[in-house]
Amino acid sequence: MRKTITVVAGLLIMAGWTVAAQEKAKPEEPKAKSGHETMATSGGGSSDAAKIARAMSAAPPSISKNATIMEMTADGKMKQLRAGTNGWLCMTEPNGTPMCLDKEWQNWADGWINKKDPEVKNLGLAYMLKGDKGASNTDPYADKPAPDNQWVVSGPHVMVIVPDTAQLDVLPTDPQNGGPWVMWKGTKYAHIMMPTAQMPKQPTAKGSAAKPAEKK
Ligand SMILES: [Cu+2]
Repeated sequence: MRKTITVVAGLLIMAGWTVAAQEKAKPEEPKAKSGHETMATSGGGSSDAAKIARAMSAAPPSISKNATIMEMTADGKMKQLRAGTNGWLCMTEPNGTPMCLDKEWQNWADGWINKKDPEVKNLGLAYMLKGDKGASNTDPYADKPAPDNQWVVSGPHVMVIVPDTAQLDVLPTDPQNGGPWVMWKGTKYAHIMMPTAQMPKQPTAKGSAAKPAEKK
């Protein structure tokens, strides 16, 4: 339910970007012009353009303009909206959260989504310049705050993975420490979260953790 509401809100916000997105997203033009069936079924022929613009917003334009664009549908499947040329993938989660991933991160995401070992062979970099709507700092598969899962809403950030997650052990895990921290430490999906702006104020709803329960 919460997801549905965020998606709808996200669509309303994105509607405002549609015109600019249509003009910029040149590869989408032929589709947009002939896409009357899209118009009829998904509330506007511009919907792909809006999704593309949303996905692209996660990284600097110098990266996202030539990235492959995908959306993750509600059933967790990946749907390509536009082919790219620079090896980067910009995508949106079902709740609209955008991210841009390099090749290593794409391997990582494949592992995470399919709950198998991520095949990370080199250092990997990713952008989430729109932040996220919230995630557990300890449980890779939590979808809502719980008293013990260190729920954290992140502002704009970049993310780093390395082949050997033990290398991340030297870094803190506290999202509020003012600098980089490790999310999902101790799991095979551990990665560095590196804020590029002030962390947002954390929601104070029951179960959300403004401060991690962990001892200093
Ligand atoms: Cu992130």
